[in-house]
Amino acid sequence: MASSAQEGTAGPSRPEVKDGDLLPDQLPRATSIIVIGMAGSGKSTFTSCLQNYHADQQKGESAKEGDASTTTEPAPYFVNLDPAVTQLNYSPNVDIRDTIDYQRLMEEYNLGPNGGILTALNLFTTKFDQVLGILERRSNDVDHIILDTPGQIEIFTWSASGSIITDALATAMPTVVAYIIDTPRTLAPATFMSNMLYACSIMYKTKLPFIIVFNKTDVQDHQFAMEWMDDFEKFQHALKETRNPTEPIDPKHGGASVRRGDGDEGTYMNSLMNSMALILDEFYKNLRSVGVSSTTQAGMADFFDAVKEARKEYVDDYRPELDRIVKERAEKKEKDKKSQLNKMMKDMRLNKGKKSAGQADEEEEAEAALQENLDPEYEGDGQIIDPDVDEDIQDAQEDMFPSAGAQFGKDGSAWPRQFGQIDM
Ligand SMILES: Nc1nc2c(ncn2[C@@H]2O[C@H](COP(=O)(O)OP(=O)(O)O)[C@@H](O)[C@H]2O)c(=O)[nH]1
Ligand SMILES: [Mg+2]
Repeated sequence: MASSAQEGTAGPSRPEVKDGDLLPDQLPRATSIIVIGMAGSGKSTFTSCLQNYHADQQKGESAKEGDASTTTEPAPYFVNLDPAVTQLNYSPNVDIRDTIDYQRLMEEYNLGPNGGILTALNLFTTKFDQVLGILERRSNDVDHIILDTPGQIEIFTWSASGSIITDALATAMPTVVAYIIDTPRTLAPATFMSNMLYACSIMYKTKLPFIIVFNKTDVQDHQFAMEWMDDFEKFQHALKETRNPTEPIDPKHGGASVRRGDGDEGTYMNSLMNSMALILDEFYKNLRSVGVSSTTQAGMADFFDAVKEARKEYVDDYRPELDRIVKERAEKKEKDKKSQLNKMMKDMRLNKGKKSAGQADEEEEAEAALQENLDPEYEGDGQIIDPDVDEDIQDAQEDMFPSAGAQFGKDGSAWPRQFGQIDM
């Protein structure tokens, strides 16, 4: 575990931030869960299921205790990052659509749907520090902060804004990725493989603890996928049996293709996938996977167990690495500062040699005064921070998002009081 990151549930106060260091001393109580997946895999439905699951659990608890007002666990905090979604089955606490009018943005800048979503996300990210402020404040009161990402996976995973949001979150609190897979649509070995390769690329890009969520198990049980991941030979067998690797297999018949027939194991596609499966074997070992149904809530308890495990991985592996990078950066900054100071002193001494004795005395005094005032620990940016005002700003952020029907500006955004319009 990281020396600076202490695990445990903290009180309601903000985690203590160390001098000259960006990382909080104590980890917040909340784990943030970034929900990622292909379009239509069920990210938003899964997110809404998490909201309903929590509400149902609480109802169950209070019924047991015979007191309708009893609530034991705080509700998760929800963030919607999809500007293009028209209807959500959950109520997000922070919604990108309150800030950006995606349709207006598309019209104003002649953008297509994907360009519009990307630009909306970029605009939102320019102010993400304010959103992060809100999440950080909540992070000691709730157990989970859940972020639903845009439909098209690449808009979040391969954009600068996606990386900025992910990195900012992972620095502020334990963060894990939930990768949603459409189980019925991954019955074909080729689809399964491409989904897994995508998951693999995201895991190595973010380096965050990863949970594979096989969704829609009410339509298709995920057992076949677990077997393919556990046992390389079972995947090979399915490949051998299937007529075409892009066709779904029939899990009831030992992995044979629905259109059973001439096994075509010699094709390029099959041998490529055999090799890929071997490579992915290592990746599967670092994974935890669960099967859920976002419509029936089946498997939700398993998902939360996986989140607990993933949080532990964050604390044990990700955080120490982050600590090391931050420390290294701080040391480099300090070294650069010292070398700049030495250079400046050297320049001053050189100039002094060329000046009169009177001038030299004056500059010597100035140099001494400068040295005295330079506190090696000081890293301020010239801003005077009033701690009381700081608190006010945070309170103001609570209602920073305008209500529905707010006036959107020319660029399609409706930045609240402290956001201001963005020049594009
Ligand atoms: N049967 C079933 N359908 C689901 C499940 N989860 C999502 N869906 C459906 O899959 C479709 C896409 O879901 P959505 O949440 O919009 O996907 P997103 O683009 O990843 O956010 C919708 O029609 C959902 O009703 C599930 O667990 N079971
Ligand atoms: Mg969605």
